[in-house]
Amino acid sequence: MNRRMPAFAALALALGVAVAASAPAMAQDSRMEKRADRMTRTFERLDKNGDGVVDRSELERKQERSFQRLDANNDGVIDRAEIEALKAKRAKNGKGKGGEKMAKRFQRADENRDGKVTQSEFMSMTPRWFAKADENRDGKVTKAELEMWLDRKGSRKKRD
Ligand SMILES: [Ca+2]
Ligand SMILES: [Ca+2]
Ligand SMILES: [Ca+2]
Repeated sequence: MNRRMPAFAALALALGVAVAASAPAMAQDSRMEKRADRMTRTFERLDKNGDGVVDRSELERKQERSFQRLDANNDGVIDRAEIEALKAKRAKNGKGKGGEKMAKRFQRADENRDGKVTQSEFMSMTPRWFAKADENRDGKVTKAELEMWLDRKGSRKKRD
């Protein structure tokens, strides 16, 4: 895993973010840095076989685990109470916004609007980063695709 770190350190530098220090005045850059960092770690965790590519099956394994974790009472659906619990947990961890976004995504995934998200509804919620980063739409995200996507996001933020 360490073998892959230099590339990502270089990526962080390319994004113009400070790797170690994050001054409060640079809130924007610091947010980007954290995001890029988080994405990198997520990517490495997902890439189980370490081939530098996250494919659908690797992503689905993670989604299955997430589903099982979220379905606290194990009845095969994520219901409102479980989504509220997720929101509360995120808010407690200072990720209130993330929780809100997740709740909205659940609402969209809940196609028949019964307030419950089944496993198949959940599995069809392709994470946005995955859909966006997969430039050539082959259902796989390579490390290069991830880096390009983070780079695009970074430069867009800078132009604002
Ligand atoms: Ca892989
Ligand atoms: Ca449940
Ligand atoms: Ca791809």
